[in-house]
Amino acid sequence: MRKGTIIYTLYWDKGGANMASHAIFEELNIDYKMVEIDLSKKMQKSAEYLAINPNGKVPTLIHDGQIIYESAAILMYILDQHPEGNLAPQFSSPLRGAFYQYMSWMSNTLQEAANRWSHPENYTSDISSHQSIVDKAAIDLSFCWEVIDKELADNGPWILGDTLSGVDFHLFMIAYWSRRYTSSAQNWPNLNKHYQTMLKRESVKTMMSQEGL
Ligand SMILES: N[C@@H](CCC(=O)N[C@@H](CS)C(=O)NCC(=O)O)C(=O)O
Repeated sequence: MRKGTIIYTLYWDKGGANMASHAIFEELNIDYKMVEIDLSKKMQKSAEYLAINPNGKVPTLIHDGQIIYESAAILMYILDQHPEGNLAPQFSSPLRGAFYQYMSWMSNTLQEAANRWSHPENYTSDISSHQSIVDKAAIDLSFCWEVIDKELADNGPWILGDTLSGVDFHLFMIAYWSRRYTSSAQNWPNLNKHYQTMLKRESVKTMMSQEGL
């Protein structure tokens, strides 16, 4: 976790939306510090934390005096700081558009459906509607898994083709969460293969062990 001069600080919770960026730090072998925000103790709603992230959610990154929230933005920001890691296509690469596309899609569409499944209370104050929200989220998740499974079948083994990128880490994080969902990534053959391959990466193993997963 601490390899020398600390330049990044990541605010995190066990198994939170920090997982992808945390693994990326390990993958790139760069220095970082972790500050735990225990959601079970409501630390994300403390005045101190809200001062850096008014959303009261993890993750948040601090780098060079800049505060950045939103997991996809944090991931892309780190990769831009470290082009030598080759975990994002160069600006001139034709794959740059696909990189933005998948990072946005995973954040806005796949992660949104995952959030609906796991937190129906965020979508209605009517408890009797929770089950129907969860049921619809499962349908939407299955649609998303189908899309990405086909992409992996046609162009895999990674989301962007032959080369591993940050998108694969973001997908892994949501696939990990989905193990307990009624619609799990692991039920799609190509997605499951991707998930199992990611699980074997040293960076992912280190991240999971450090987060106690
Ligand atoms: N869109 C945000 C979502 C972050 C998010 O929902 N984080 C959860 C943990 S995975 C959280 O902090 N929840 C606490 C809360 O909502 O009070 C991102 O991707 O960073």
